[in-house]
Amino acid sequence: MTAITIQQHILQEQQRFPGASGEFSFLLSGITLATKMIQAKVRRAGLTDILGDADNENIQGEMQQKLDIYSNECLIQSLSSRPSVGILASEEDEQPLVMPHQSVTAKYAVVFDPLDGSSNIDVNVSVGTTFSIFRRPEGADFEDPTRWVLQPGRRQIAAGYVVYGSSTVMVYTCGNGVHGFTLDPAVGAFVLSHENIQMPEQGNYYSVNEAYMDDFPEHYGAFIASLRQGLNGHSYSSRYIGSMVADFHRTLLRGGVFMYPPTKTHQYGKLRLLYEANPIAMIAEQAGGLATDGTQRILDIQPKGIHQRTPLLVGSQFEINEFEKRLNQ
Ligand code: AHM
Ligand code: MG
Repeated sequence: MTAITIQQHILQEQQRFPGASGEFSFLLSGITLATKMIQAKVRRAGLTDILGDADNENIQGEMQQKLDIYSNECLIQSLSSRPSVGILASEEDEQPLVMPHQSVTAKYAVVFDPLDGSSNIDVNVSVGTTFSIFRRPEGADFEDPTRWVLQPGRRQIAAGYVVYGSSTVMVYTCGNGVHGFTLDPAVGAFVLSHENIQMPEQGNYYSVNEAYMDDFPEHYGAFIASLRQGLNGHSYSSRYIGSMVADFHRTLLRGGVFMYPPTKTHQYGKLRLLYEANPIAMIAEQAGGLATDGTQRILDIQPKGIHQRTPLLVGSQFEINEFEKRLNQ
């Protein structure tokens, strides 16, 4: 049996870029290393003193879990030793982090949510890490680090996530299809398990927090009602884990739609554009699906703030097109 590891795959991908120096694959190896460290901690969470609140709030006013902080440190430490990385931005840090080397040759900014869905961790439910990589914009310096990351999602040069589920799976794209790798715990390597993933054109699941149904705008209610009745000969079941990465991973493989709509009290929903919606949207599109905020393509939104929120509907072409039909009625 020939196993292709993620490092081999990234090196192959890199051949597509003329003059590629290996920096980009070294950068991605920083992410795989950090996520292996995170998964090791997640797997032993009930056995060590790492569960629960850290008695600290993050920038969004949410209680940080100890594992949020640990995961953030893993990513920061492993990425700050990559000279090609100039700026990091994390859900857990109010401001972008300028890498101490301040290298004039640093080419990339990496944006991430180190541990998404972390309120699920104490009850042994899947969580994930999301990341997104931008090229340094022309003329951007270290005096204005936000400029490096306030770019529309269509400029991402790579994006991905790791889901810490019944196994640990990494899914990534460099703009040339979507590939999934399962961590072989015996060897400690991510091995290619899902090559060139294509999202089904229509699925049988919808995924939304229906407890907020009365607070969604009317056309969302009409859309969900039509899914319950069945569309195009498909009947639907609902699935909602409350961990975006896990809910999206199912949607990627099985099709259907995952949504976090606006509500009466949160007109932009809950999810963050830069490090949650953008990487998921790039992967969805690369796999043949669609992602919208309800009125426009996620990847076309020009961000104004690092922690800006956005409504998100992502999934198969059929379901997103059906949503858009109801929007225009
Ligand atoms: P987090 O970044 O604080 O973990 O919150 C994001 C998570 C997503 O993973 C998930 O889709 C959503 O929160 C669930 O929120 P809700 O409980 O309102 O349905
Ligand atoms: Mg999050």
